Amino acid sequence: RKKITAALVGNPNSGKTTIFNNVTGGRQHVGNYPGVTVEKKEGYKNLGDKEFAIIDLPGTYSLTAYSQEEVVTRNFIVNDKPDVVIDILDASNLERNLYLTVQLLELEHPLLLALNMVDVAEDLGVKINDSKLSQCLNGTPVVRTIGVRNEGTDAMLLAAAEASGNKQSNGFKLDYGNDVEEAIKKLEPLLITLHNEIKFPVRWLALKLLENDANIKKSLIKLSSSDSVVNECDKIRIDLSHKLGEDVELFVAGQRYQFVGKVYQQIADVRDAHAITTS
Ligand code: GDP
Ligand code: K
Ligand code: MG
Repeated sequence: RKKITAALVGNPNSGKTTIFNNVTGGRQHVGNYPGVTVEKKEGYKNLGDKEFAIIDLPGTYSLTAYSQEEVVTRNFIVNDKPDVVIDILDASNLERNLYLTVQLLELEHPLLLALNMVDVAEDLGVKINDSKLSQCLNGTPVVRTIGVRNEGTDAMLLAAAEASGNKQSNGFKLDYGNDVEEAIKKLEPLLITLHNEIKFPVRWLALKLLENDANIKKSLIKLSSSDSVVNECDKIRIDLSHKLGEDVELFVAGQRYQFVGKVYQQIADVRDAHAITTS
């Protein structure tokens, strides 16, 4: 059997554990990530000629360094390199959920989007155009699931297997505007030499340093050759924040929200409030 490792990622309460339990049944193994109290759950499922190892990663709204869950999630994707990441999205709360999706795309790892809770969305009168969503995100594949009924989960795994073949990034790049893009361009050549030791994509590293990400900075400082790089990065970041008139981190977050808001407008068909019946 062909082995495929798939990591489930998503906001808290998007249905990850429900899907994980339904798919893997009793075939589970629970451990801990080294050095932190975050639980590591792995389960297994055979489907056709494939054997899936599925990891239920902790719920997270973002991929910053503010919580263990976020750091565990991004480190797992980059260091353990699952064949594919499955982003479980609450379709009834999609705009907010897509904020994480953008950041997952920026990790340039094979990604599948699972629109979960489509039953809840429909009850709320929200229809999501999934092919349009895929189109807005450079062709990132999208499937629909109803976790509680275990609906769509086999198709999800098959689509994940297919997505795992997309080793090349699909080229998704959120445009953060001239000032930020210029700073990224200055940083990238400095970071390319460290790329062997820090596995994150270079553009992502540049963005994180502009966001003053404590965890990434710490790992850079540990590399003996990188002192001057870290100082140079700080300079570029401070320059940029003067230009923007605000913290780069806030600005970048704002750009992400703006992008996600635009995508949501294109993909969501919200029925008139008066047409919604309560049940
Ligand atoms: P997690 O935090 O991402 O692991 O989310 P959970 O798996 O704990 O699910 C959160 C809640 O949503 C639970 O009460 C689930 O039963 C429920 N749930 C999960 N998937 C669906 C779905 O597709 N439809 C509906 N209606 N409820 C769901
Ligand atoms: K939960
Ligand atoms: Mg869970």
